[in-house]
Amino acid sequence: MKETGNIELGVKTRSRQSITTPRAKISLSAEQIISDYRLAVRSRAASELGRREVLAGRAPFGIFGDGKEVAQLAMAHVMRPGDWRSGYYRDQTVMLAVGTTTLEQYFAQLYADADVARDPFSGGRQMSNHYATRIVDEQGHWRDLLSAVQVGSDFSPVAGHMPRSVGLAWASKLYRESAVLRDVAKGFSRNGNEVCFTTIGNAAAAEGLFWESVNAVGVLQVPLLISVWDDGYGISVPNELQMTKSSVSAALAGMRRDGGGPGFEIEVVKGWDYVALCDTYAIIAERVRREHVPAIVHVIEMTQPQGHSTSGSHERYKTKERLTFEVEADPIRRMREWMIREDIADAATLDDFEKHDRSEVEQIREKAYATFQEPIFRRRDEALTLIAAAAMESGVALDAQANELRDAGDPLNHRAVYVAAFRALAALRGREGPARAELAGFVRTYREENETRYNSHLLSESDRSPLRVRPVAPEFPAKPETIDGRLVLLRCFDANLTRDPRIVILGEDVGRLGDVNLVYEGLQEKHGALRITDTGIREATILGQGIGAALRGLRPIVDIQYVDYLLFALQLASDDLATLRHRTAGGQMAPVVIRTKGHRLQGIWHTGSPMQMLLGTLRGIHVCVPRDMTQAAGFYNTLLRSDDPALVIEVLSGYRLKERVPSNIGDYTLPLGVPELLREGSDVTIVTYGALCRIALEAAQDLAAADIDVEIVDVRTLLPFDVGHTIVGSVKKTGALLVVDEDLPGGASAYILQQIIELQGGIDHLDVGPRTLTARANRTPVGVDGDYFSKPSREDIFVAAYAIQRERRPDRFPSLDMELDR
Ligand SMILES: Cc1ncc(C[n+]2csc(CCOP(=O)(O)OP(=O)(O)O)c2C)c(N)n1
Ligand SMILES: [Mg+2]
Repeated sequence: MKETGNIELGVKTRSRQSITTPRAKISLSAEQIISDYRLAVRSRAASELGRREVLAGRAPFGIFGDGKEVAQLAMAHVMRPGDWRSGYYRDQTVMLAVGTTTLEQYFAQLYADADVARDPFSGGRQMSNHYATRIVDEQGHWRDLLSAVQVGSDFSPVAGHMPRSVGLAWASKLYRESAVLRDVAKGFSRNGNEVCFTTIGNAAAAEGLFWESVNAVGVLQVPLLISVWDDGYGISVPNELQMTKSSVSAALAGMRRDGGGPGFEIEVVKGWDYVALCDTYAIIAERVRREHVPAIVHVIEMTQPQGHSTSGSHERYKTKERLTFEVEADPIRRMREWMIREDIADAATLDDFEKHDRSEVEQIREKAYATFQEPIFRRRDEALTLIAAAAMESGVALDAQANELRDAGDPLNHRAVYVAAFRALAALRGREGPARAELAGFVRTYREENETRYNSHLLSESDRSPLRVRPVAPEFPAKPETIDGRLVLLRCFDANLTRDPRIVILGEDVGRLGDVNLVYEGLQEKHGALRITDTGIREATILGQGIGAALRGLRPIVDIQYVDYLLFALQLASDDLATLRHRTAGGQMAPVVIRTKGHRLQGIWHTGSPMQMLLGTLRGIHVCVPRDMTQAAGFYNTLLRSDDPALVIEVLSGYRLKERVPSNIGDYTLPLGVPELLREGSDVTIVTYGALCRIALEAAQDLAAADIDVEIVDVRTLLPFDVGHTIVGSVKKTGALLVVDEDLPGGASAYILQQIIELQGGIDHLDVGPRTLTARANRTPVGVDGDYFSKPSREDIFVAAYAIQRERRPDRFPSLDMELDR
């Protein structure tokens, strides 16, 4: 290394101490450049060792950031504490550079080490290179998010993180422009100066979510800096088959900002050109941060020295020329050549560094592996001791189980230990003795331990869980006002917006119109357009906008106009929102409330009740199905005071129905998982929810006239479902169960049966088989008759309940001479 003075880029002088990039005039000292280079080398070594470990069978799967190192060094230079990264599985270099990961943690995650102290990103739940910062502490309370760069939890569905990135950037706009947020910004924002850096592969940029997000951000004008890592391929499929004009920046050209107008800053830069990259990121990030304009940096000529991932070999699909190019355009190689050319360091010095750094990375890896294995070894030794003692005590030969465990491979897994202990215990069935009892205790506690290790944190475990919100009953004055259901909601949202400045409502037609059912009428004028905010028709990014904002401490209510259109956002709701807490082992939360409406109104796409689809995809989100707006408001009051995401599906046909309005409209809180008995009866338990509650109550009158006394239970929330197991009490009393559901046959009704019949033990109390009455399998045709003949009706409920009673007492209940055609 030679040192004296400065050089202008490309202008050779005798000075070699620092480099000033041409446009940005940032100065990089030789020391900094060398340190960058060494980090790139360490990162590459980590990629190579990672691949080796997977191929040797010591790690489950590997996907690495080799070939993407140098651009990430440049990006790291402009990231500041409080900024966010929301990206994908190629980003280990930037994570190492900004200090949000260490190599120890990188290897721990590679090995699927489930200790959160070692893999703080996912506690062994996610594949390698899936990062996250722990934005909440062990108690589930917010940490100071301004002390370091934060990372929105990475996941594998490519481009799925883009909608959330929109929200992470949007939060900066809210924190900068919304006066009411000043007092609550501490720990979350410094005047909205935070930039969200998002990264995406060239091929993932072909996904719809990318385009929807880009458009949303272009409209919103928020500080999102999108880097597209372009290595020419998406696994084996080249750019020609991925992108119009084979180039995302060419395809996006129409979004480019003209002068100071709206749009994007768009830059194209080569992935091996360290100086140009530093220059570009310095210029662009400064503009994004100061002016809150979005930008796209298209980084081309990136490489994949080891191919896509450990599941294949790129020699199979890349041409010879491309493979040669990948060697020649290797960013580390080019950076090194440039450093030598510029006399920043000579080859021998760099060789020394490289040797030293590579061996250090290998040592870190080795230690990470040993640390990962050590507690499992301890459990194995314990198990072997217990098995030996139990064999001795019982005289039963347990050598096979013990030997299998002794021979269990590299790595040793908890599974192998558990299986051996369990099989030994199974072989001792019918035996008694303290050693056997101790082995049984080990199996039980070990199972519980692994239950926590792998299956905890689906939902909040904090003191702010919605399940811990103290229920407050609605209060009705002596002469309660009776108003339209929509006004009950309006007053509820108004009260909550007034109470908590962090609450924002976003969606289609929510602002100027005040919702298609006028639920927010006048609220935008009162609370401002930043808090009741109209969006384009883009359900996925409406939800993503909410998720990102929630990650930054805000309380978004995401408005999806009809439940039928939630499908557009369902991938995200399922993959991102529902898994967030679990996949970060309790490290992140996004308490988004999704408000939508469904059940019956008109036609195929305004009558949906696709509960089974939601139950199957949204574990990790509470699902509330209130029967009226007073109930809905009570759920909103609970959810907006707690820390889990939730979906509330209002009854579409209920906005104009009159309801009594509680005097504590913004303050009463309904508990989740607590059904309500709507009608007492002795013959048949009818379990239902939502719009069907009213119809079931009407049918109950007809049934009473026919001498059948039904009990009606409104489950109120499907997730969680009757946490106190109260419904079985009703079944015990009546001996008969009829589940009435607007979902299709075998849909939510099957879930409800599983809960009551199996989980609550309802089977033991039935004297007649359980029944379901559901909608037909087809969608609902338009018009009164289409609705009537495809969804459960008052008369259908009559027939279904009557059939149950007739089955029990044919003498008392003569045939109706008709049966439901199901
Ligand atoms: C939605 C989705 N579809 C398919 C995949 C499988 N897959 C994983 S990576 C990948 C290629 C991504 O290519 P690109 O975006 O260019 O990123 P690169 O891996 O090249 O950096 C594919 C198809 C996935 N993870 N997610
Ligand atoms: Mg690619």
